Amino acid sequence: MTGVGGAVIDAVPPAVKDWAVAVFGTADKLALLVGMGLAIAALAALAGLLEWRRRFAGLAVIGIFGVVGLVAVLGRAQVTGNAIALPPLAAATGILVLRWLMSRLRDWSTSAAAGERPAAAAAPAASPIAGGAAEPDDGPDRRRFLQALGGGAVVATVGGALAAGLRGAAAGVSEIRSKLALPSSASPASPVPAGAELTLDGMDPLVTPNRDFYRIDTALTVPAVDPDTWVLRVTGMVEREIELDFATLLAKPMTERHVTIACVSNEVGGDLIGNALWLGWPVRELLAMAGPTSGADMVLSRSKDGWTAGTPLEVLTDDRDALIAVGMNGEPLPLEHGFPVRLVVPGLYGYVSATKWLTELKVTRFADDVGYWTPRGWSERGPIKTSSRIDVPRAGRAVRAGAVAFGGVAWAQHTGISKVELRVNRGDWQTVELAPGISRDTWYQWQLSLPLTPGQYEIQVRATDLNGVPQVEERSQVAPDGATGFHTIRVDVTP
Ligand SMILES: Nc1nc2c(c(=O)[nH]1)N[C@H]1C(S)=C(S)[C@@H](COP(=O)(O)O)O[C@H]1N2
Ligand SMILES: [Mo]
Repeated sequence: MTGVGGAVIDAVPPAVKDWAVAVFGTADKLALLVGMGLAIAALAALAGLLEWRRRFAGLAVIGIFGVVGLVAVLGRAQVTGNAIALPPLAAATGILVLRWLMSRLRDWSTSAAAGERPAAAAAPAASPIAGGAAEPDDGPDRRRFLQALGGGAVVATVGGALAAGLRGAAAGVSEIRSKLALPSSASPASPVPAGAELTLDGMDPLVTPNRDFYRIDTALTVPAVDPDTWVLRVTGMVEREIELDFATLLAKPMTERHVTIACVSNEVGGDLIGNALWLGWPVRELLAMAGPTSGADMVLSRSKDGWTAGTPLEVLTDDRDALIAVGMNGEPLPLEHGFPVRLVVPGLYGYVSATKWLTELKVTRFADDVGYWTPRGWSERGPIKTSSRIDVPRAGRAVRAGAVAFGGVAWAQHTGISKVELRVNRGDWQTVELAPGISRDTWYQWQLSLPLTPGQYEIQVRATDLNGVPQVEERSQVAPDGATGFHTIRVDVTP
């Protein structure tokens, strides 16, 4: 058992950590919560069975789970006092409850057994509270065991009610959101150029619908922020601190821009990237009102849930229209995308710029402050790397010989794309048809038809930015500052 326990401790934390990194980040938090609930129920059943067969075995399982939970929290989730305290607390509670249940169960079964045998054999072994041997089927021990079960149910119900309360708050904010009318834009987005969206089957839409937009954050439950009580504070190295409420923000002259945002954790060929039409007030206007003092070079933006991002001051004050955004594709921000207010900064990965549920802009210095991810193995600065992706045909999909259509996207936010090329089986690069981008801050679609005979092919894509710099060929991991390498797919061409 000790050996198994040791192996579990050795093997599980890295696996669970990877799993947590993969899952906490991406979309389906409901699936995650349900999955965790099921996993915990299964674990509780396992712990109960083990403990019944051997004292302390089940308790050890719960203890290990507590340690694993703590490691996962420290490794990935938003680390607040609560988050750190939760796994050990849950484990401790679990251990106490299990010990209590087990002692009741043992007493009960002892006394039940005593009822079937000659009383003399069992009575001395029974504990003082096993005095009910005379009525084996309905003795006080069994009653206590049932009471304990009932207690467990009460605890579970209270937990459920708390969770429901959180959901209730979100429902209230959803209601407010659905009634909210956004102001129109004083500076409308440039129209989408004709031909920017290719008609090739299987391409992602040029503008990503909100429901399909990737979601990344450390929040297990979406923060419910009421716009009526929301304020944005500008603090730190400024001549004047500012407090901005939602009504005042909405009354400012709004700017609307298409911007493609991307996650630093996006693998080559990955889908943690999306393009939306954002409505907001340029951050530089607010910062100009506050008046950054000399020496400041960073803005630490803070979320309602404590998460932070460190963005170069320069990027927020130049002409790129970094936005204090309230709208996404013509609607108020969806709750999971930062309602009521978030930052959108062209050209930077989300972890250093795209703060959702925004509450504070602290003007500071890189030397004095760090964003959430920087001490966790991610770079202090995070400009988006030039990259490209093949979406058609889908990787591994068989296609018919003849003219085979290829298509995808390429991006180099705030620089723009000048050229995209494909190569087959590491042959010469062939220039594709590049659709006009909406702006330098968005992705571009591309397509190319290649005559292919039956066989297996390796297809690679490469983009070059508007400064003539091609994307990096050498493969690198997403950490610490974004993946590099050419997206490569294998295509089976059938007769
Ligand atoms: N409050 C908060 N904002 C956040 C994050 C977070 O964890 N918490 N994650 C950032 C990261 S890493 C990315 S890639 C973008 C993703 O924005 P989206 O979920 O709207 O696509 O949000 C950023 N803003
Ligand atoms: Mo991200």
